[in-house]
Amino acid sequence: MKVIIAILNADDASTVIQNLMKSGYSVTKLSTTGGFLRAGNVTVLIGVDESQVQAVIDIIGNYSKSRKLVIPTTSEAGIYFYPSMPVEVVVGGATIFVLNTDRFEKV
Ligand code: 2BA
Repeated sequence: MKVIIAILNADDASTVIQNLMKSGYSVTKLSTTGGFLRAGNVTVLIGVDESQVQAVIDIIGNYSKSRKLVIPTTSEAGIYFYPSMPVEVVVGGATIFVLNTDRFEKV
């Protein structure tokens, strides 16, 4: 048994979840926030047999797009913050972790 943790862009999340569920996978959705952009994203937990891991990753990959965002930055000098050059970051598709699970039970 494996647990897949996938961090999705909020704009892709419902399509990814719909397609996972259509393929028969159980999904738990968590509302999360990225530490760098401090913007909302969506984390999903999916428990599957080892043989299903790649199929789940393929579905997530097929429906997650990468996006370029331009974000403002500030520089700090003492107690003052000065606006400086905007920077471009590429966000996503999805960030995926696959974890081993010792035990899975529903009681
Ligand atoms: P955020 O932390 O808000 O990061 C959004 C995007 O900003 C990242 O996209 C990356 O392109 C950029 N970024 C993040 N940290 C940076 C840094 N220190 N310097 C420069 N640019 C930086 P993604 O890599 O696609 O990540 C999307 C979201 O996935 C992240 O949102 C975070 O919530 C999560 N994530 C990514 N890698 C992770 C990791 N190793 N562990 C835990 N969560 C992760």
